Formats: sequence, structure tokens, C-alpha cells
Amino acid sequence: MWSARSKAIGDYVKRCVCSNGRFMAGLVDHRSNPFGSSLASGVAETSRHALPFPCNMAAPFLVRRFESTLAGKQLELLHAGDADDDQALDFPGGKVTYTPEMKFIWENYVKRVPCYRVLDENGDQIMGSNFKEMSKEVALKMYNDMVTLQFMDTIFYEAQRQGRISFYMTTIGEEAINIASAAALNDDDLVLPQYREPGVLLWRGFTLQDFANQCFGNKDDGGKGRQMPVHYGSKKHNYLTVSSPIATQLPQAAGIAYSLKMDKQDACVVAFIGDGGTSEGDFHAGLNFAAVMEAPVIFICRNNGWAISTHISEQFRSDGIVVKGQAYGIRSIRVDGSDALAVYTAIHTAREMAVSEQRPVLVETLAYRIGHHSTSDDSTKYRPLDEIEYWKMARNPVNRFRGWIEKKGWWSEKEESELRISIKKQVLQAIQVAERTEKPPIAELFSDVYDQPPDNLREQETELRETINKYPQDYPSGFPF
Ligand SMILES: Cc1ncc(C[n+]2csc(CCOP(=O)(O)OP(=O)(O)O)c2C)c(N)n1
Ligand SMILES: [Mg+2]
Repeated sequence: MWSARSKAIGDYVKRCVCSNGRFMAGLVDHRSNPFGSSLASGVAETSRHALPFPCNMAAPFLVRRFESTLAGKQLELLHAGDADDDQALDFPGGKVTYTPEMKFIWENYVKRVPCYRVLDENGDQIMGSNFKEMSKEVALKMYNDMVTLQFMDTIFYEAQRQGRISFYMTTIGEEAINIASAAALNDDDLVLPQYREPGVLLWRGFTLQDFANQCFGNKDDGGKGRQMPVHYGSKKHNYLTVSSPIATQLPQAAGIAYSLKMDKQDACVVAFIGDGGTSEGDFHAGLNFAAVMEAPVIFICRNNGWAISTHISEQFRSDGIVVKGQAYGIRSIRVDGSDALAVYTAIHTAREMAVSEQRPVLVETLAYRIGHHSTSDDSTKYRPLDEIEYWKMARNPVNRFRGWIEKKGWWSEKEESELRISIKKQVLQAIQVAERTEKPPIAELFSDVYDQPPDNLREQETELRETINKYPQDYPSGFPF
């Protein structure tokens, strides 16, 4: 396959081995079947006569793997620009031209990658900007959900401060990324969140009651109260459960997207990651896998300037994240994350590319994290208040989108005040109901992993029950025992 891709090397090998008839025949066979005649026919044979595991699993996988990826072809196309240069170095992956000039690639950029936007700070469309039109219905749902997210954040945050829930994370400043990206996707697209993307679930119909049940860890929580607050997940909404270890979702996203590709599904995977998350090895493994396997996955990096108290200048020296996409051979764009219309357009286009061209796409959104990292953090200890205030007031994504819908004649002051009264009431009610709902039974802590729980798990359950009996005052009352 390797020599078949590279004509010069193929010719050279031919010249060297022309006296060896068998080797030549091998080469000819190889070319007629890009995956090697022996491998392909062997695999087909294996899959017809099912062998015991693991062979019977591996064989069909191999057949389909090669059917569904055309990495070799893609690489040739990728470097086609140098194909006619006879002097070029014919290297695996494509031709590389020579230069007598010794020139290092400079670490600084002449110009930073610009940020795509459609709306200015007042919600006015920028002259000459191109964007995807949206209906009044979609625009109003987007606005409604962004405001809901704000109320949810304010009230849940306060509930944590009052000691009613143990932990919370807000999305303040990143409402447009949450909602506009969800609006641009299909509901079949699988979302692998980091943790600051509850808006995608909200858009898909996860109710305020569902959110409250999860944060209070009651018996109606889909996760049976086993996860920390904000670690939402919903199979019904194609939203994989948030996992605390940062970036583990990215290699998983590449794998899931590759399986969608093999099954020829009309859907893609969408994986969110923060700027801090890009320093994890999993970020690089995920992007590289997706690029090589040409997996239909959109990586949305929320660059919000901070990873807890670590500023991006301590996180990386590149021009943000967008440039890393090109290094991996992934199409990429940088978008103003405070501009809902720009996010909507970019994600809509990225989705079309991912699904119809079967390729990964990287979208870097820029929107400052206005809130603290979590309720365990006080960001005023490491960043100036006026910086936070500037982003909250001058670059607020919700106000900006409201400006646009008002100018279109789709929204009024009266509707605004009605919406706010109604949402506030709904969020408060959801919290009250969730708080009154009893907790899941203790036995649920030990179920759903093993068919027959092992001895050590049984021992732990007994020990827990004894401890609760001994110190009942330290455990919530009304716990089904
Ligand atoms: C593997 C791993 N390392 C460290 C942490 C602790 N941690 C939790 S959030 C976080 C910062 C992530 O920042 P970023 O990706 O920028 O997301 P943001 O909170 O800004 O949305 C860190 C270091 C973790 N959860 N997992
Ligand atoms: Mg961050």
C-alpha cells in the first residue's frame, strides 16, 4: 500500500527487484487491491466462517474499517499542490519540495487568526457579514433558553450558597455558545460535554425539574443521585454524562464518530472542551485520531480565558486553540462566542462539513468566563473586578442577541418582563419540588455495575448501613434505608 501510494518509490523498488518474479507478482497484486490482496481476501474468508471471539469480532471490523476510511487517498489530495515537481522528495504521505534556504518556522504569527462575528456589541448586523438565516421561532426559543440559563445559574448558585446543594457551576458569559450551538445541531447528534454546557440539554428538552433533581441528587434524578451536581446526562437527549476528569471525552468522541461513520449514520458527534482541557494528552489524542480516521466530529473549544485560576498565557504559547487544528490536519475556525448568530452559523456549517464530507472540524469560541470557576472558587482573588464587569456589561451575549431580535421587531419590553417573571417562578418551583423529593434508596449506591455484587461491595454496604445506624444525625433524614 505504501509503495502503491508513492510512484517514485514504487518505480525504484520495481527496478531493484525486477529479477525476482515472486516479489513483482506480490507488488502487482497489492496495487490491484489497495489493502493488499492477502489481507482483504483473508478477512472476507474469516467473516464468512465465524470464528470464536475475538477473531469473529475483529474480522468484520477490519473489513469495514478499510471500507470506511480513505486516508491514503486523502493524503495524496492534501499534498497535491507539489505533485508535479520532479525534484520534490517523494515521501510517505505525499511530495515535499526542497529549498536551499534554511528557514525555521517562526513561533510568532504575523497576524493572529481573526474571530468570525456577525453582530456588534449592540446587536447590529455588521456590514458584509454572512450568516445563516433563522426563523423567528428558532430565534425566540434561543433567547428564551439563554434567559432560562441565566435564571437557573442565579438561583441554583444561591441555593448552593444557602447550603441546599453541595456544588454548582455557572455558564455566565457562555450562554450563546451553549444555546446557539445546540440550535445549529440535529437532535440525533451525540453530545459529549465538558461540564459548562447544560444549555445543550435545555435546548433538547431536559426540563428545569430534571436539572433540579440532578443537583439535589434525589430519587427522580436519572443518575440516581450518584454524581456530583451539574454532572448531567441523558440518553433520551443524546447527551453523554459529564465526567469530572477533564478531556477524557475527546478520544471517546473520535471513537463514537468513527462508529457513526461505519454505520453510515446521518449524524455527527459534538465534543466540548475548555481552553484548560487542551493541555491534556487526551485533547491531542482525540484530535489526531479524528483527523486520521476522518471521523465526523465537531470539537468545540470554549476558550474563556481561564482554567480555574490559570490564565491562558500560562496555558499555551500558541495563537489560542484554532491553530492546533491545522497542525492535526483538521479544518478550523475561530468564532466570537458572545455572538449567538455567529456561533449558530459556524456550528451549522461545521455540522454540514462533518456529516457530508465525513471529516472532523474544530471550532474555537472566544467568550470570557464571567462567573467563578465553580462554587468552590473565588475568582476575585486572581483577576480584576473591572475586567469581569467589562465582559458582563459590554460584551454580554444575551443582551447582544436581545438587541438583534428587538431590531427585527420580534421582541418587546413587555414580552421581556413577562418572560422573566415566568422563568423565575418555574426555576424556584423546580428547586422546591426537588428539595422535597426523597433521596434514592441506599441500595442504589451499590447497584447497576455488577450482576452479582462481589463480597467486598457487600461488606461496604453493610458497613455503611451500620455507620448510618450509629450516627443518624450525620445523614439526611428521610433516606430510604
Ligand atoms: C484530568 C483532570 N485534571 C484536573 C482537573 C481539575 N480541574 C477541574 S476543572 C479544571 C479547569 C478546566 O478549565 P477549562 O478546560 O478551561 O474549562 P472552564 O472551567 O474554563 O470552562 C481543572 C484543572 C480535572 N477535573 N481533571
Ligand atoms: Mg477555560
